[in-house]
Amino acid sequence: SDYAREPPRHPCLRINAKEPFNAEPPRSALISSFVTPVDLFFKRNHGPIPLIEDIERYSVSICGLIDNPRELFMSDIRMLPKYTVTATLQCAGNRRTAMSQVKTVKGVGWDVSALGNAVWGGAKLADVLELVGIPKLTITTESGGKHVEFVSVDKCKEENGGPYKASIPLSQATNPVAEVLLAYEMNGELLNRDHGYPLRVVVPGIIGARSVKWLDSINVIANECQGFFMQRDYKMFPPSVDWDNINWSTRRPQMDFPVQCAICSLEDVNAIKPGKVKISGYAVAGGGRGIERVDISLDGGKRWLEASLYQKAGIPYVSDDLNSDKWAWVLFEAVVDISSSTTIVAKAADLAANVQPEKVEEIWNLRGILNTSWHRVQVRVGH
Ligand code: MTE
Ligand code: MO
Repeated sequence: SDYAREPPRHPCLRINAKEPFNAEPPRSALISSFVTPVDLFFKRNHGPIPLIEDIERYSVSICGLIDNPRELFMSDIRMLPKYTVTATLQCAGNRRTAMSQVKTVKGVGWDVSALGNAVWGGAKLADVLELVGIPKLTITTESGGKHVEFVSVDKCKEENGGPYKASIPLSQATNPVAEVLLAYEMNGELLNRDHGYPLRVVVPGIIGARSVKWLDSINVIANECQGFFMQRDYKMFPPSVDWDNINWSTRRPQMDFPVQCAICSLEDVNAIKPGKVKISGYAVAGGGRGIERVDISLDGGKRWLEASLYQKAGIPYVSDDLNSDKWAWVLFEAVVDISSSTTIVAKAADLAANVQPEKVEEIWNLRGILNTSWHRVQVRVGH
């Protein structure tokens, strides 16, 4: 079968779909380190994992609305300055299972671990594009190119057996500060097959769907990519839209990620002893905005206390460009006294003071994306 050559995976991953392979780590494992180990990093696929064996012959073609189309081999890409960017990749479907409990949604179910934080190593897309004659900070090429499309080598049924693809604006792609990477390393190791070997795109700050794995070509195009995952998926609809009245063309492809957080030290089923309890989890803001605050409630959201934040263990998190990783999540922690069964709630605010919506009902959408509602965990206290 097409799935006969899948790579080996860590036994502790929770499999949400087998073929294509979609899996996430247990909550508790997710927050045991700031940088997520590769084997515990969630895997989100729409087809079989490609097997690219002849690395000498592997190349990325850069074409479209440019004067000098080119084939770039791995050696050309490795010749460019290497950057490492610590960035959290989060699937738009993270926390979908909880959204479907309100009303059924379409899509793979995910708990709170469809994200991970990695140190990506590779060339800046802005440098790659400069190599083919597109200057930094370009909004439009002379021949009218405004978007940069990434096409994979994988085969997805949503694309009728064609490759996965996505695009981002040319202005973002050519902006060195946006730090869009063509990554060949993850956490200091060669990128593995599950995560896009030999080369993937990493677009910090936006939904994971635009970070195309197993890159085959880059096209400079006039209008955004017309692929399935841009036009008929990963769009945010209001709760009033369902499958009988959907009009895909009324919405733009989702890019930016809204502020998100989740408690990872506890699950709904946990029974705990009365006394001191450590509540910990992650918070992450879209667009590199950084986290301002994580609020915790021990009574379902009536009264709140502030959690402490950190990226490097033991060092309080200060959100500024010099001392923090702006594209990365922030871990939070609060030690509290709990004496009886209750609902613990967490919500985050980003630097722009964006907050998470209270109820999942308010943001329910038929595809079950962007569930960023307050995260609740019910604990039973036994004496
Ligand atoms: N790229 C290709 N070629 N095929 C895919 O199915 N899935 C996307 C994106 N890039 C996908 C892809 C989605 S929806 C997400 S969330 C991320 O990859 C997941 O990346 P990961 O598997 O490395 O965690
Ligand atoms: Mo995703």
